[in-house]
Amino acid sequence: MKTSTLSQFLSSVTDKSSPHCVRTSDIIMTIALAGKMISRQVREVWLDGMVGETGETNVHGEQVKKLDEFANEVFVELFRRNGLVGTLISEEMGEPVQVGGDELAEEFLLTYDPLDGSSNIDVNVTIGSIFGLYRLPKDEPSANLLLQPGKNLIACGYALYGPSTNFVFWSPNTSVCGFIADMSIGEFRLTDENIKIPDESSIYSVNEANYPNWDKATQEVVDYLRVGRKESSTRYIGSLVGDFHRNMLKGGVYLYPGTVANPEGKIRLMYEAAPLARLAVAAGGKAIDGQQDLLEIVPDSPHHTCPTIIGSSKVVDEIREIYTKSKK
Ligand code: AFP
Repeated sequence: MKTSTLSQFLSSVTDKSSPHCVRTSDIIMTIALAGKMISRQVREVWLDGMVGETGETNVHGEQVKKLDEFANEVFVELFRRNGLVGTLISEEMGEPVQVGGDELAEEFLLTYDPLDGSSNIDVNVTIGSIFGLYRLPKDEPSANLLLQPGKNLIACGYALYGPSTNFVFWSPNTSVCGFIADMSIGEFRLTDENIKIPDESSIYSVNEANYPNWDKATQEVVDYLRVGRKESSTRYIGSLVGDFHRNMLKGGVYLYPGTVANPEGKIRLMYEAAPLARLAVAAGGKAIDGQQDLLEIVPDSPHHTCPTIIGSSKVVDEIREIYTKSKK
């Protein structure tokens, strides 16, 4: 076999003398398994009668799709069975859920969006599952223990369900690495060991229909991206994980700013913005909420939202400058 599988790759980068390192790799393998199971269901969604909504509304007031519910259950079931992590925080569950395990599991918090871009499920457009893994301080129990900023992530990544299924992750023992599912052998195979985001790009990804609802600074930012730069092009599919993946490989910046009525925007910090921000930073990109580094933001609840700007470093720097000048 020319390329290594995910399990071979993880085995080669795991310090077997460190229980935390071994546990992190086992958790990543479980998430990859969840990705394969969800990918299978995404591809069969029409055949299995899984299109449409469950009739329930989630904590964000959104209609839950049948596939959202399925994907969430896959994560819960796998981690309940193997007990590798103590707590799960999911977009689809109002409260954190305890699932572990042994003493070591108590130190691990897994946050995830089981199916990002769910409005694209029924139209066969790329969607994905995003995850963030945090190690909780053992000796400092506090009521806010679970509310960790992105800078404390110890691993993060996503599975992407497009024409093929990708698995991308970062951990302290690796760079940002990418895998593609080889369904004939049921394994992810390594495609890129060191993904880097181009520093510069003409691509920006934003829902420009929100323009009238933005404050002046955000309007200035998007005007600059559209006409103030040498070249410009828009790419936006409405699945953050899909837009992020394209921008990471080709260069580009994703923006979901707040509006005047809702300044904190809609992207959830703990399982959408922070994991992708950490990946971007590890790949040489940047992530901000306007002026502040996104990884510094401490959530005030598991479902905290924040304005999100992630992508090519030079473009993010220019955006920050516009916000900084305009807020003076
Ligand atoms: P969910 O499908 O997980 O709820 O998230 C969708 C999302 O947060 C993000 O993936 C998209 O980029 C964004 O919403 C699209 O929002 P608009 O439809 O408002 O542009």
